[in-house]
Order: sequence, then structure tokens, then C-alpha cells
Amino acid sequence: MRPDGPRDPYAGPEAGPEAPFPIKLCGPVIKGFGRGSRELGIPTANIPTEGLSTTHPDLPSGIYYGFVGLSLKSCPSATGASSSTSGSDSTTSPPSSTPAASTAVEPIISIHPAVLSIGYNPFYKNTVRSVEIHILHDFPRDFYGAALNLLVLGYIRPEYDYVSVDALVEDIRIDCAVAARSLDRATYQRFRRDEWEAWLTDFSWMDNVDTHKLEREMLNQKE
Ligand code: ADP
Ligand code: RBF
Ligand code: MG
Repeated sequence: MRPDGPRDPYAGPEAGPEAPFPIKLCGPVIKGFGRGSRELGIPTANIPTEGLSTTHPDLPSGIYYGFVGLSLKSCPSATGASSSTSGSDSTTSPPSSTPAASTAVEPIISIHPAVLSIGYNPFYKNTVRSVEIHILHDFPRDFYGAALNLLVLGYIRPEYDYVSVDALVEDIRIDCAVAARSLDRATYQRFRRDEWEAWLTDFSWMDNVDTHKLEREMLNQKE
């Protein structure tokens, strides 16, 4: 259970990430548990856990922060093309010469700060480990199937059980603030530039992902 008392406003050393960080993870955005974390205002982009179990099998479960590089190229619903996965939006796109009047257009490739949970969600007693990333950015629509690169830079806290969903959400809100503040430090900002920026925006691994298989799996999970 979550211990009482105030929380530290920062996580990780002021001097910058320490071993085992930075940790690199890549994957397509897949369907998660579908518990409606979106309704709680905390959507989490889930990626497969295989990469982590191969490179860092002993990484403790818990809440972490870092930067995310996102490519919407493989994601029709996010780029405005027609899609069956986006329920909230009309799928007719304007002719390419006419700029969309009111809808914000997301860049195809972007880098954002993020907070993430790696583990078993003790509040929900999951039996499989998950990697779920809440990106600290407002997206106009879902981006299932997008390519995601994640550079984990620090650890915030262990996963806890909670007395209520409200208590869980309140703590996640604090995690978002801690992550944003911690990543704002110059010693962490450098991990979104130079060679790190090059890594965050390199999605060539997506060439080896069977996107048709992925789409089939996602459709099956929706039923
Ligand atoms: P699921 O259980 O399928 O992961 P969620 O309720 O956690 O569903 O919603 C996750 C989806 O919401 C992501 O896959 C992504 O497409 C979308 N999304 C929209 N905004 C964000 C955001 N800021 N961070 C993460 N995912 C987001
Ligand atoms: N789930 C838990 O059971 N315990 C936690 O301490 C916990 N902390 C989280 C912190 C963050 C930043 C995020 C994004 C998620 C966390 N979760 C935690 C997972 C949460 O229960 C999950 O996102 C929803 O259940 C949707 O799958
Ligand atoms: Mg999720």
C-alpha cells in the first residue's frame, strides 16, 4: 500500500541519469487492458514487453520517466486517413491542397517527455507484466500502430496497491508532475538532442515488424 507522507518533487540524481539508465526500448503501440485509463485522463500507450525482458530482465517493476520518440507514419487513424480504430472522429480527410480548418495536425515525428509504468499494476492484480507509457502531450486522437522509441532516464517509485481508483489517479497525477520537473533539468534535456535525438527518431526497426499481423491481433483483441 502507498506509504503516507509528502512526495519528493524530483526523482533521479541532479547530475543526470545513472546506471542502468539510459535504457532504450522500441515497439509498436498495441492494445492494452482496455480499462478506460483514457476516461481517467491518463491514457497509456502500451508496447510489447519482449524488448525489456531480453535486454533488462532484472529491471525492477515501478514507475519511470524518460523521453519518447513517436512516428505516426504507420498509423492511419492519427494521420487523418480513413480508419476503423478511431471511434471519436469523422474519417473523411480534406483534399490535400486544403489545410484542415479546425483540427490540430500532429507532426508525423515528434519527441515528448513521458512517465511510464513497468509491472503488474497491483491495484488490478495483473498476471502479465506490461509497459505502459503516458506521454505528457495532448493528442487529438488515438495512435494505435504508431512506432514508439522510449529512452528511460530514471526511476520514480515502486508500484503500489491503493484504497481506491481516485487514490491511484491522484498519485499518477503527482508522477506526471515529478517526471516533467525532473526531465526539465539540463542534465536530462540533453537526452532529447544530438545522438539521442537521432536514436529517438530512428524507426527503421519498424521495417521488421509485421504490421498486417499486428493489425489482425488488434482487431481480435477488440472483440
Ligand atoms: P489501452 O488499454 O488500449 O492501452 P488506454 O485507455 O490506455 O487504452 O488508451 C491508450 C491509447 O490512447 C494509446 O494507445 C494512444 O493511442 C492513445 N493516447 C492518446 N493520448 C495519449 C497520451 N498522451 N499518452 C499515451 N497514449 C495516448
Ligand atoms: N497501477 C497500479 O496498480 N499501481 C501503481 O502504483 C500504478 N502507478 C502508475 C503510474 C503511472 C505513471 C502510470 C501511467 C500507471 C500506473 N499504474 C499503476 C497503472 C494503471 O493502473 C494503468 O495505467 C491502468 O490500469 C490502465 O491499464
Ligand atoms: Mg494503455
